[in-house]
Amino acid sequence: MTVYYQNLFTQVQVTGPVHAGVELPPEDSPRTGTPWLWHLLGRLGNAQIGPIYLGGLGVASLILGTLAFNIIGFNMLASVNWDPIQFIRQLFWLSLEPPPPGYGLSFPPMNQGGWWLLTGGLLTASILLWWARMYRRARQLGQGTHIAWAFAAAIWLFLVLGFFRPVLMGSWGEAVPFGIFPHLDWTAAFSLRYGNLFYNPFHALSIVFLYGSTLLFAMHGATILAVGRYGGEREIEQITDRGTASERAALFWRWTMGFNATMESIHRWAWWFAVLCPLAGGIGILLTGTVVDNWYLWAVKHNFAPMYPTVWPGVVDPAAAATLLQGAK
Ligand code: 07D
Ligand code: 07D
Repeated sequence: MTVYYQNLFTQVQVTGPVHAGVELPPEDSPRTGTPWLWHLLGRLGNAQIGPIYLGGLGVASLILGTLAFNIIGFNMLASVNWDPIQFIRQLFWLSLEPPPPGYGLSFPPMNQGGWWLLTGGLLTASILLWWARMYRRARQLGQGTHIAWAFAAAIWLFLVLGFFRPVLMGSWGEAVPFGIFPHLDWTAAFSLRYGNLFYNPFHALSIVFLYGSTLLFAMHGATILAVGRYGGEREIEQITDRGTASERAALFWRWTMGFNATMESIHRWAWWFAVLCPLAGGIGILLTGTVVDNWYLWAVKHNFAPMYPTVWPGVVDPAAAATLLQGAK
């Protein structure tokens, strides 16, 4: 028997006349660009490119985002004495750092974190404007605002890392630097400083939802592909009908694990898993250094982690030692 649609790479590319899409309300900006077809992109998604809706929010967001991106770039270039070769060579290591702790929440001199603070403001404004654009475009199309709220969950973690937590800690110096490897160093240092983030239950929860998201995405993507030859990807007419690809897909899971999602519920699962990852994570970061100073000791106290066994000549946890020293002073 010839089985079509059964491997991971076969696909159909449907092309038709290009179209601008539904009419927009009169107060909206016109869409930009004459639509055209691009075969290669059609292999990844829809072959039609444009028209794009720019609008005031989109333009403002792009301007502020570009400004932030360029300020970061020029600060990095300045840090290698304006040498373009070194800029390229060291790009991944270069950084625009937040101010040193001494400046607290004041506005520091430009070369002492002032550029960082300005960039953070511009980037935040750009991201919030992009959020508003997503919200408004969804409303204007008459659809739900789920995408904007999922994006808001990511923005929550972003703001906790660079704004809410530094404000609670009383110093911009607590925030993340702009740079590829420097932001990884910050992440590792943060974990070490606060006694190993693995013992932060919200970090654990965040990981559950991160891993869970990939598992759900794999299950859902695979299920739909597997019933592609019965039209599984045409979800709309599949939701309620009997004898459809959808019913077959449901049966597969009911037979293999006794329980199945529905065409609707699987997307709710996906949305919640994705959203809860940065939502839980943001709570965990906000608590760190503000409420809990050492997650390992916190976990020991709550019988969640064992204390290190005392072995001769007696090992003292460095974090505990620091606390003891402070007490002795
Ligand atoms: C695939 C969608 C496309 C988006 C991309 C990212 C920029 C940055 C700007 C040099 C999945 C575009 C990147 C615009 C360039 C300058 C100034 C999304 C997809 C391709 N991180 N992080 C990366 C950001 C934090 C961590 C990569 C941003 C926290 C670890 C990229 C933020 C902590 C690792 C990146 C942010 C943390 C990374 C790939 C903001 C804890 C990696 C991202 C605004 C959460 C991985 C070298 C990706 C890597 C990586 C961007 C925050 C940890 C540069 C914009 C502070 C452990 N991070 N990150 O694909 O390879 O996301 O790093 O909060 O291993 Mg990060
Ligand atoms: C960063 C949301 C903000 C992004 C926005 C996007 C632009 C670009 C341009 C498109 C990602 C803005 C976009 C500006 C536009 C273009 C071109 C989302 C972000 C708004 N950890 N860890 C997490 C694991 C360890 C640490 C979360 C695993 C160590 C810190 C995640 C491991 C130490 C923080 C996670 C591991 C450590 C985290 C992130 C394993 C380091 C965080 C979730 C197996 C030594 C963050 C509570 C997310 C968090 C976080 C996974 C280990 C440190 C689940 C799997 C122990 C400091 N870690 N981690 O969605 O929330 O991020 O923690 O070892 O802050 Mg971790």
